[in-house]
Amino acid sequence: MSESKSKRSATRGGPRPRVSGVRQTGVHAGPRYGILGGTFDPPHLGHLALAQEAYTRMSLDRVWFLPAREPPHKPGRAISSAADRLAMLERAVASDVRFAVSTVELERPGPSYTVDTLAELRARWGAGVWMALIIGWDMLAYLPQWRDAAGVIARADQIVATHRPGAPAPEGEVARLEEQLPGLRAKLTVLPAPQLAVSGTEIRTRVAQMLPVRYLTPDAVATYIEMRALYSVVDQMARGERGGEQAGGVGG
Ligand code: DND
Repeated sequence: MSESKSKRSATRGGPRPRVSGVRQTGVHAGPRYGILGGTFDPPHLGHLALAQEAYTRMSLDRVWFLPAREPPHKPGRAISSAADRLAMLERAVASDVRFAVSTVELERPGPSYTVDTLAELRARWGAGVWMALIIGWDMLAYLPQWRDAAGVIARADQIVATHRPGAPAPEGEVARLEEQLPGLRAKLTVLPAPQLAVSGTEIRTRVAQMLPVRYLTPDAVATYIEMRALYSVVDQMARGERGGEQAGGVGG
């Protein structure tokens, strides 16, 4: 795999509580990996806090951040280049040995369907690796619309979802999703993660308004945004976001 960061041993700072009874047995004798896919335009503290919570509560060995080449749910939406999003993500996780970036989706042409990514990772990592797909509640609610959602559920060893500000977990939603996607509930862990009301949309809007984004995203990312003039009025015009505003899709 072309990982943009070399493998290092993860920190093991004391006992890590689990939220589920999932155990490493049988074929999954290898490492426990979390997979956090996203547009990451830009990566921010909400992503990092989610990854950290999953790492700790699910007793993971590493959380892999996977920037999408073409997020399937944001058709026609102007997003920053893959190179910029990758550079920001590398800066965001650089100082944390628990996290790493995988370019598996950037290497594949076309929309970055998660079902294809899970198949690819399984082929590269082998049967021994335990894979937990980490997603915010907005993405879980949208799961029935994903490409081959049943295949996503079948290929992930666990789906770890957390509610987030603006995307709460309504009563009965899991039951509703289970009706549409039989087998989801058995794979699902609902994670009580810190609620950080930060989103890519908010950061992009603040930069365009010349408001600071420090403390919403790691300093190294804020510096990169400034250096590349990302999300500035000029950049937004180049991305075709002003006047017509963004095209459709879901997610921040
Ligand atoms: P986003 O564009 O929402 O990522 O994409 C999430 C993932 O879903 C990507 O890997 C997509 O390829 C995949 N997807 C979506 C739709 C269809 C299909 C696949 C398909 O295969 O058909 P963002 O960069 O916006 O966010 C990354 C993750 O972090 C998301 O799960 C989001 O919910 C979560 N997140 C937060 N969680 C907690 N607190 C916050 C968060 N902000 C974002 N403040």
